[in-house]
Amino acid sequence: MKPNQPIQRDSVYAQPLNKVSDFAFDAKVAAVFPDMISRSIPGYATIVDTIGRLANRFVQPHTVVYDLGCSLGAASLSIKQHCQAEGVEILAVDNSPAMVERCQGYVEAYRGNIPVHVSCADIAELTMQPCSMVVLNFTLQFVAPELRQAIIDKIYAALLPGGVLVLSEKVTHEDPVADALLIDLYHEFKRNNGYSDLEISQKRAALENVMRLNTPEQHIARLQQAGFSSVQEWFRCFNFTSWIAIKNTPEATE
Ligand code: GEK
Repeated sequence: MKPNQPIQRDSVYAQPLNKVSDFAFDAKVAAVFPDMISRSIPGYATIVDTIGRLANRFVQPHTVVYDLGCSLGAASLSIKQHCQAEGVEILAVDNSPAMVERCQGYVEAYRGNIPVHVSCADIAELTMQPCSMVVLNFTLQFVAPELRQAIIDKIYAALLPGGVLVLSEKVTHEDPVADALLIDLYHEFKRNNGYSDLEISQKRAALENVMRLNTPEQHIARLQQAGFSSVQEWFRCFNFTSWIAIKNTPEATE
């Protein structure tokens, strides 16, 4: 991977396909990923930048930070750029070998005081160390719904008091009128970013079995069930949202 090569344009779904297979984070997707994600998630650059700024507020010296479902390491690199705490290490995890290989190249290209260790693993099976920040930036939506509570519980247990989880997700809504409006606005956003109607509909079909969305209420209930007492939505654009969930210090809960 040569991070200083021009970013390739995403044309994965540009041609008509006889059969649209399930979406996979394979080599073809990894090669165009920076272009794909920035044209597909409203506010992606703001979210990634803010994750770094949140790290600077919440990461505790001499602790570990997890970037779960790191893809090419955008959140890890933002944390590396912004966080000034001493003795911090970032553990970036993804279960796609193609992503992990490219992520390693990106991480090596950026200097800085915070080491980033990239590994290929399923976050559902990961044993977590005590940590002060965990990032799930558009990852949980790709995990089987029945495994999601256990992952959030595991993150809560691993977080130190005062630690933080940033959870970003595409969401769905019970209210069909609101849901249809937000989806429509989102498709307009994609068209404005140069995706054709064919690309939008083929990608949608590819994601149907792979990305299973929850409502905001389901996400919040899951975070509260795990024990997070402070849950705040800090970003919202159409059907894309991000929460910050804080594990309170014992004094704060007294
Ligand atoms: C970013 N966070 O740029 N275990 C580990 N990784 C997984 C799993 C799993 N069970 N399931 C999916 N992934 C990134 C963007 S992309 C979001 C995250 C998107 C990985 C998957 O391989 C992919 O790299 C990532 O989660 C989701 O800030 O493409 O919409």
